[in-house]
Amino acid sequence: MKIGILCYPTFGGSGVVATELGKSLSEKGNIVHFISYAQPARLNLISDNLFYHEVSVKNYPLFDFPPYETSLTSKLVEIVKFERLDLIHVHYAIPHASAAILAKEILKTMGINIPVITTLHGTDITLVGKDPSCKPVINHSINLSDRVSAVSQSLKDDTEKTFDITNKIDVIPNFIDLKKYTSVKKNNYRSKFCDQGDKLLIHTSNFRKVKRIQDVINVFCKIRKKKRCKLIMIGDGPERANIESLTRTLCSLNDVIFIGKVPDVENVLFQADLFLLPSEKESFGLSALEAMASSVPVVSSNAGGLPELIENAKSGYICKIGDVEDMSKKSLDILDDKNLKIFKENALKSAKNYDIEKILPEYIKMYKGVLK
Ligand code: GMT
Repeated sequence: MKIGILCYPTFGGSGVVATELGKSLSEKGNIVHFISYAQPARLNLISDNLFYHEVSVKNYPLFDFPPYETSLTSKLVEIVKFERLDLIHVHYAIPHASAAILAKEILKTMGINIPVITTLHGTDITLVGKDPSCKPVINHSINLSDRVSAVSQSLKDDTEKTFDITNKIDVIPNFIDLKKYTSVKKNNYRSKFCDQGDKLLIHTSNFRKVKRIQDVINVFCKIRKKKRCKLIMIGDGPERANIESLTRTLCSLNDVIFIGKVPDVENVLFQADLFLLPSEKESFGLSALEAMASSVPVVSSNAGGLPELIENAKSGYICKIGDVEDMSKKSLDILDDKNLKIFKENALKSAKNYDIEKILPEYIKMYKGVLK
């Protein structure tokens, strides 16, 4: 198959899922064309089957806002026509789904029928998508897509509750390439921060408000009073400066280390004892799955799809959003030496259900369905 993938190129979950999916499809012999405004962060193009097309936006003094969606649509029309794509798969509805639907209409006038598959990832529905400034466009693009998938049952339910959906939505969860996590070359990164006997906690995110990162710091400070431990904060984003200043007022900066964006996060994750994800919204929680694939249990909030991923009291604990008291109690339970080993084993066991080898066939089935 010749597949066009539209996605964000950044470290955000939808971009990571789209890139890993495209890489994996190309390894299975499909030809994959990525279309975005920059080369996706996890994409290296050393393959005969992978291509990247950059969308460049024409600016003009009249425009306060460069017309990205128009440029993206035009690029799609060009690539579908000249690369003879079989289908377009868009990741994150805004603005990818509506651009693809318009490209489909334009191509129809040229006698080309291109199926569009839309994968909903989270905030394109639960936060930005439901805002009146986006809602009718998202609603229309979902209903006119040839197939739609959501990354969790919770996101599917949210979509059906919030919008007027006439299309069927399949649930296809996020995935990881388990081999990558289980074959990590051991390094002594942990010893740079931790003394003998310290436990190591990790949080990774794009530092946005929906992640409730202040809860990570508050939970850590509570645990720190009872147990020797360190916290590594991975990622970057709008809230980072506020969170660093909160950390300075609450605990010692020797105990909390902000290391910024890390492309090969598995090299750090495998060293950890616990992953914290107290999000306000989290349609699936790819970062928690990456931790579990590294044998790291998770204490999370009960937002969105997290209770579908984390088995309470087995691979971690699910607590009410904002309940930092409960989160710290549950963290201490996991970090107790008599419990930690079994939680780690269970985390890896659960992650195995989301290996790419199990999830990729679901996408391929969906592609074959639209090409019939
Ligand atoms: O909000 C983010 O963390 C990034 C966002 C994205 O679309 O780039 O992530 C969403 O998609 C991921 C991949 O499907 C999910 O694992 C995340 O849970 C989801 N984030 C939210 O719902 C907040």
